[in-house]
Amino acid sequence: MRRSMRKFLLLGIAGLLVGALAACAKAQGPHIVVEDAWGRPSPKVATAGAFYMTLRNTGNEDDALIGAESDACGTVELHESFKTPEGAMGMRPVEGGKIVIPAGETVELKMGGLHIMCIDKQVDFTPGTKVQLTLHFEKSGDMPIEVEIRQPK
Ligand SMILES: [Cu+2]
Repeated sequence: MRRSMRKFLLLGIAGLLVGALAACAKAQGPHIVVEDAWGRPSPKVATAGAFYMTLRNTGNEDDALIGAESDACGTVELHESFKTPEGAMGMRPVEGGKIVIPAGETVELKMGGLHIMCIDKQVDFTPGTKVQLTLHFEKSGDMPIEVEIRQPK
């Protein structure tokens, strides 16, 4: 009786281990897909520009955009637009310094909302120009992308 109990217990533990391994194999982490990355045209004398895009996380783990860099910008910051109590529009660095992209969800960076700010712009943003931008993600690491300068749709 005691012997069979122990056997039962061992089988139970083995079962748990197999279950845990299967769960590990299934977890692939986050998977970020960047769509429609673009920036509004502006001359070089305009010192700042903004980049917009759709960030899709097709994985099963949350990730976050924590920064970006580009040779076309002196500094790149993650910003959000907001309305002051007086009704004026302003913008500020995102809270916590990151934009979270939950597993299975899509985050839109768009005019009047979240955006990537190109400060101390180094080049003309003429329509048709392609700007190289490297996105930094908390878990997915660095992702180089191309941003197309075009008129807003
Ligand atoms: Cu901004």
